[in-house]
Amino acid sequence: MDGASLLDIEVLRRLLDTQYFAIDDRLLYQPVVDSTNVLAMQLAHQRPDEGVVVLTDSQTTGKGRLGRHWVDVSGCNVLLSILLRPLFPPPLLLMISSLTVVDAIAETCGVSATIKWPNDILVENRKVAGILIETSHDQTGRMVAILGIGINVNGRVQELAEQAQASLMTTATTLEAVCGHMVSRETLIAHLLHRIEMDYLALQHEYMSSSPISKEQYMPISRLMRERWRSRLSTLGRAIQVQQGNALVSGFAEDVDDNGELLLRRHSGELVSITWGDVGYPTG
Ligand code: BT5
Repeated sequence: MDGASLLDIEVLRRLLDTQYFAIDDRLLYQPVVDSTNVLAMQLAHQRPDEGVVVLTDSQTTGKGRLGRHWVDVSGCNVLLSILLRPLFPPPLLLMISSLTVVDAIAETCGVSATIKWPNDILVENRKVAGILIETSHDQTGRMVAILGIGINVNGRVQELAEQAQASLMTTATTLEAVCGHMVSRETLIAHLLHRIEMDYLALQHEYMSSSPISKEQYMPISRLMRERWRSRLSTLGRAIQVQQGNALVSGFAEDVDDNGELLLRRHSGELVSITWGDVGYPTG
């Protein structure tokens, strides 16, 4: 594999510009794990804090949504999970993490990515990153959210496709393939964690300080995040098909609501709210 190497954790620690996330024993690196999300969820039930980041160079059973598999080439990708205890609803977490991935990619290597609803990060219509959020509750009843992020950084698409799925040849991409040179994973992770921490703490603060009545009216940061997320969605304003299991729903992607649900105008004129599924863009 061209460009594969183990993450340099000392370099990463020096680059980190966070106050809390991944600092000291909140950074856990293992060269190989089954899934960083699984490990982070185990930790969530063993320790009371948050901002713990589980990092690896290779997953043996990387998880996608709906029981699917996330493929990686050892030593080439960003594969991490962050243990969080959000006071705000999970859709907002998906919004800030998608934005963070897009912004951190741009900051690190100047590549412009967009968001395909609900959780795909695309460059030139190919998937460069995916996000998986899994929630649970701890012993005190507080919500635990594991935010898993996978980004294809170095190496060629062919190497990814050879790992498991030939279809990735046409649907996936890597940052190196797009920008023509290798990208520092340590720098990308540092940018990612810095941005996610800022947005996360701002939202925590907003939800901690607002009363239930004022919540509906003023939530300046969450409103801003929703708007920013909406403006980065490449899904809106076009004809789409949403695969939901065996069912296919098609129509025009009109908007998203405050919960992040997709508002689809069906050909019959009816407006339906889509909560899950895989969006495809019909050709012809
Ligand atoms: C996702 O699921 O996109 C969520 C991926 C989250 C992965 C991270 S890595 C760190 C953390 N630990 C984990 O175990 N997981 C998280 P979904 O939308 O279901 O997309 C999965 C589909 O994307 C697969 O069925 C493939 O078609 C495709 N795929 C798999 N690996 C890919 C890759 N490396 N690049 C692009 N597409 C991929």
